Amino acid sequence: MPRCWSLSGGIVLAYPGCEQNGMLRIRVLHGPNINLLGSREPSIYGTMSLDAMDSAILKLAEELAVEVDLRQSNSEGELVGWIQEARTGYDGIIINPAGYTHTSVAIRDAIAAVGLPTVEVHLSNIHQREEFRHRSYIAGVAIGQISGLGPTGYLLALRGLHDHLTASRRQKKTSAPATSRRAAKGTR
Ligand code: CA2
Repeated sequence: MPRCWSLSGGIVLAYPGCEQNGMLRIRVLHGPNINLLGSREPSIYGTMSLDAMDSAILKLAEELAVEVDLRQSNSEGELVGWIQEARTGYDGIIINPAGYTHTSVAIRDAIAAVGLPTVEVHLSNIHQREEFRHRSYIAGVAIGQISGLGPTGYLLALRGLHDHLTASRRQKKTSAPATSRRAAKGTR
């Protein structure tokens, strides 16, 4: 797990994503059949395996000093459970709902209910494919959608969500009432 700080000549250096409120935590969810990546349909989904993709996400997370939790499920109910669970202890969600993108009101409702900033990712460009893939039930409750960039899409989602969460933390701090800022500084 990446650290929030390091020592340099006796000085503590804090990493940007690890402010007062602790390290950012992001849950990454892969939907049904994503476990087959690399083994079938390489012309659509590429040749990278799920393990290799997860390793690339973990590597970037380490660089950004973000803690990520990666999961894949073929079950809609399990994905809903993991989204609900993320409410406590997580700052945001990255999800490729795969086939459930185009069918699942339950996943959409779970994302809306937890209220965590969520980025939707697709390996393929869903808007260039069959008509039934053009509609996403998730897009309306996500802060953004990345589609068609292959595994790079997850890395862009991680950077984007990191920047979004860091900016909203900073904004919360600066918009705190003046009295509590004074109290935090120990001034009157
Ligand atoms: O492009 C994407 O990431 C999708 O979410 C992938 C889903 C598809 O239903 C969406 O419309 C777009 C399918 C995931 C299936 O993944 C496979 C990977 C390798 C071999 C077969 C399926």
